[in-house]
Amino acid sequence: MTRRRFLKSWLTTALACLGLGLRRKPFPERMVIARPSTPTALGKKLLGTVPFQGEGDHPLDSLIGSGLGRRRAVDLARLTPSDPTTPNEAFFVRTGSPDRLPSTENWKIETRGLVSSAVDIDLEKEVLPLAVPMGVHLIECAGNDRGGHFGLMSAAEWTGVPVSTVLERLDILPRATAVLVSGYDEHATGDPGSTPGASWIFTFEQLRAAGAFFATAMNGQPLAREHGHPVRLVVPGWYGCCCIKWVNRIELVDDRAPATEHMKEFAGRTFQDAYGRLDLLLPKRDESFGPRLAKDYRPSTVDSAALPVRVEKWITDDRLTYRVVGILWGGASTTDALVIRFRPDAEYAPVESCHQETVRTWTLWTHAWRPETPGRYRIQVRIDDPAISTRRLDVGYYERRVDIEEV
Ligand SMILES: Nc1nc2c(c(=O)[nH]1)N[C@H]1C(S)=C(S)[C@@H](COP(=O)(O)O)O[C@H]1N2
Ligand SMILES: [Mo]
Repeated sequence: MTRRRFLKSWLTTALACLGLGLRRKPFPERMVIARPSTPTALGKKLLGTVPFQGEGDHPLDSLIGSGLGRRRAVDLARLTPSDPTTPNEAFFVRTGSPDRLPSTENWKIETRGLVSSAVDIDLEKEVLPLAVPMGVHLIECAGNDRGGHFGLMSAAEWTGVPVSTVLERLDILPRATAVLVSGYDEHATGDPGSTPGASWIFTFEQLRAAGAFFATAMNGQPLAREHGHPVRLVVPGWYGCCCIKWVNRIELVDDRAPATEHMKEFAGRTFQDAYGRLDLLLPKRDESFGPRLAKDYRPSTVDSAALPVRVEKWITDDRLTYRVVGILWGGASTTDALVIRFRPDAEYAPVESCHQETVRTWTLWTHAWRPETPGRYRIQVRIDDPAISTRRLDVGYYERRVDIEEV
């Protein structure tokens, strides 16, 4: 290892510890009884699950806060392999529906900028009739963190219209290179942690490659208000901050378009500069950063990532066994090369059962574990394949800790 690389990895570890330490809150966490994820065999009994430590007591599965700050984090501990999607009433919420949102009847999407004529698209007449099934896609908030038990992540089966289909109907000037998509965002109550107004600029090629679409329904039902009714953008494989809700404006722009406030807010969490990785672990910065021009933003894609979602405690023929159940999601291609360890000085071992068939939604994996002694353990997972980018896993972002009382 060169001196520079050594320093860099040392710094990353130090900051990782700092980040975890800063977020730790002194709340005791209760033992929850989980549904067994496999049928209970004779002589084998699920005793419960071991709570994760150092994550605070953020309530799960309920809407908290108001206005722009309204949130709902999902309890991922309840996932079973038969849940490729999240029911609508449980889907995570990052921003509540704006209380100034006007009636969504006769909804129009304004088209402006580099078009030969500025037209208003009538959603009901011109978009809804073109809606088709778009498949299952997972959305993860770029700010999905330990404090919310990583519950700002959900998957749904979407219905919608490809963005390219809508763009084809416009008379776009040859100079245009990208599209700014923005949504209605007027809240009476702001959020100290966020700037109101959501808009993101995508090149035509980014939208095409991702298969971006305007969603009008999820899991077979019209979009709920808080998920962007009557129309939202979904950019498969990109962070949730790009999936603009209550879309009411499209603007055709060229290479000179500045990054939007929303893009600047999310620059660190979407790896837009050299500090991206480290910024994830530091308290929120005040100043916006990231490139000045939208064209210099990298695609805000979600790398392959994995997260333990529960640690089950079993008794099998008078012996205690633990079983880690986790999810694997994101990335450009599937992988089964997941490895796990329980102490930072231990060797990684292949995860016992992991088979990823799609990157569009999560895959559940499991790993039996017999800790030798009681104590605090740090569950770390990694993908053992240098060809796969894992920027968040690399900095220990999804690490979880448990206290084992009995072995
Ligand atoms: N108009 C608008 N769209 C928005 C946002 C917003 O604040 N306003 N938040 C974004 C963020 S940060 C995320 S993670 C997703 C969350 O979508 P959901 O609340 O339906 O889960 O919406 C995105 N779309
Ligand atoms: Mo987000």
